Amino acid sequence: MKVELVASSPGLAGRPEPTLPEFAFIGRSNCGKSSLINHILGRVGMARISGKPGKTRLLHYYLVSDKFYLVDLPGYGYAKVSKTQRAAWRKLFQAFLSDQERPLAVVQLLDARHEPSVLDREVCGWIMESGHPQALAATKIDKVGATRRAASYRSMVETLGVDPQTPFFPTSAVQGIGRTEILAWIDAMITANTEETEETGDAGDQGDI
Ligand SMILES: Nc1nc2c(ncn2[C@@H]2O[C@H](COP(=O)(O)OP(=O)(O)OP(=O)(O)O)[C@@H](O)[C@H]2O)c(=O)[nH]1
Ligand SMILES: [Mg+2]
Repeated sequence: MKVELVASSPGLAGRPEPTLPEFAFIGRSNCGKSSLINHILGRVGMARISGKPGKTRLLHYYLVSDKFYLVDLPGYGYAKVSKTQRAAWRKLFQAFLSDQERPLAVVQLLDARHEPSVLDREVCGWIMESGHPQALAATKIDKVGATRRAASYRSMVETLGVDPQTPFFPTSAVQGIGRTEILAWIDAMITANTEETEETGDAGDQGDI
């Protein structure tokens, strides 16, 4: 898999041209976004990981096989940021999600050990409102006993109030779980989008993947 970090931008202006499908990874600070991206890319240390929350402060665009982007977004809900910074992130997320010019799909990540927070629910609401295709990923499932996992996944879906058919990926960057399934979903989304574009002949309509 060919992978290039093509943009690291503090805001929306520095993003690449909206020509290729984008798969954005969004979630609470420290929930494991960068680790999961590394796992999917098969690259240790490509996305920066930290034991301390708040590591990813930019929008990082990884171009994969010249075909699509994985986008690593700054985590939300980190307590030790100023009110101003928090407001700026909120604005950035909302603008990022409401952009209909880009072929965007969004994966919301949730730490499998915790119930979704108020902020998780709010962000999930923004994603649903945006109309972009949505998926959920439970992270760090290695930290949850095998017998408790199914209940934890069900509770996430119920608490967030998403359609029960929403694609759901149990993942562990530590144990190497979830990569194949997420890549298969990405592939299916790209194929479906290409077929739709060919059918309508409308290359300009890229609002959805
Ligand atoms: N046990 C376990 N730990 C994980 C897993 N994924 C990530 N971690 C740990 O969780 C911490 C945060 O991981 P990151 O990937 O940096 O999380 P992030 O969501 O990108 O964090 P921010 O960039 O701060 O928003 C690190 O200490 C990781 O080693 C996992 O699957 N299992
Ligand atoms: Mg990160």
